[in-house]
Amino acid sequence: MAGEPQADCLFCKIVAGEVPATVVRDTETTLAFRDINPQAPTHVLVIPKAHYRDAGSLAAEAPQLAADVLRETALVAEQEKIAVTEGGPGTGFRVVFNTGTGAGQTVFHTHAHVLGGRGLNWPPG
Ligand code: DGP
Repeated sequence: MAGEPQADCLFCKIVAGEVPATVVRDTETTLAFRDINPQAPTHVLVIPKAHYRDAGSLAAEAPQLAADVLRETALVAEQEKIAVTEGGPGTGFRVVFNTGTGAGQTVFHTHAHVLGGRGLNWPPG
């Protein structure tokens, strides 16, 4: 059921402390931890502690929690000192929700990638 922990979910296991992670922020409703395979000098994942399979279902079924996740992405960027909004390449940050296998989603527990610390091309690959 949406929102309930899933026994076979890697990120539910991280929330439960059953799988280790390098946590950078921890709130009542969200967790932010470093990606195990970083694609940029800063690469942090922000997740809701409750289980929703992707950003769309989170937004539809728990909009306040979706807002919590979005707010945390900005706070992670500030904490990581990548929240520079006026500057050249290598400043600023990107928030990505891969949604669906075709778009590169591999873990089906909503997560926002927060990426920064290097130039980020557009369009993304
Ligand atoms: P996505 O491909 O958008 O579903 O992103 C999943 C991300 O999760 C991917 O960038 C790698 C990361 N990841 C996978 N397994 C682990 C893990 O055990 N620990 C951490 N910290 N990150 C993981």
